[in-house]
Amino acid sequence: MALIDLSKREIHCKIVYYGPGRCGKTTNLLYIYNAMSEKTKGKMITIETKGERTLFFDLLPLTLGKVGGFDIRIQLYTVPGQALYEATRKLVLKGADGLVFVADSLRVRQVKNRESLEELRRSLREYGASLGEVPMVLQYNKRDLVSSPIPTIGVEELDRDLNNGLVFPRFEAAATKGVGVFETLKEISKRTVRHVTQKNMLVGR
Ligand SMILES: Nc1nc2c(ncn2[C@@H]2O[C@H](COP(=O)(O)OP(=O)(O)O)[C@@H](O)[C@H]2O)c(=O)[nH]1
Ligand SMILES: [Mg+2]
Repeated sequence: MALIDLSKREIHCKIVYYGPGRCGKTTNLLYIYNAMSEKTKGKMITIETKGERTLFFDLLPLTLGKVGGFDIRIQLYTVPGQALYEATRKLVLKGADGLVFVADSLRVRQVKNRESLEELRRSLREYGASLGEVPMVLQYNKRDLVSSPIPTIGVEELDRDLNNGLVFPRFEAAATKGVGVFETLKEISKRTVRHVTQKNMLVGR
């Protein structure tokens, strides 16, 4: 749930990067963190563990300028990947104002992508929300591997698997190289801020 501070004229939004383990969520945040100026970004918090970077969540606070006289502050979160941590993922998801579903283009991860999206749908439902109600964009990551010998999934197939009817905007990305990272962030930020300000009737206040 977005926090609106009328006295300071600030809007705080929470955007969660969701997706199967090792699809590149933390890599997205690290790229954003490294590219942003000191003025724009807060401290990135990441708790690492052996084998998996994200133990609980990664958190990156950003200040994204003004909309309708309000300062926009955004907190980017990622969820941990291992099957074991479903409860943690659900906690991190709570109150999300916007979602980025990061899919892994590796063919071996096809079932994991579908399962993760199903889990997201289920968790949102348990919070009384649904996919489509919360602004969401998809990111098809690791597109750099398409030209490698490792089997990957084509964009059309990813669309059929995860985004039938192209309900959500989707971006091809290679997060390690930064390709598509800011396009994804820009689109989800725009949609989230629009959603939050319209919901709270803040535009023009
Ligand atoms: N080739 C390739 N590897 C990637 C890409 N994005 C992430 N990775 C690698 O995938 C692994 C898991 O990434 P990470 O960001 O920790 O995944 P997370 O579990 O979703 O947070 C790391 O070794 C990354 O370097 C990408 O676009 N292309
Ligand atoms: Mg991670």
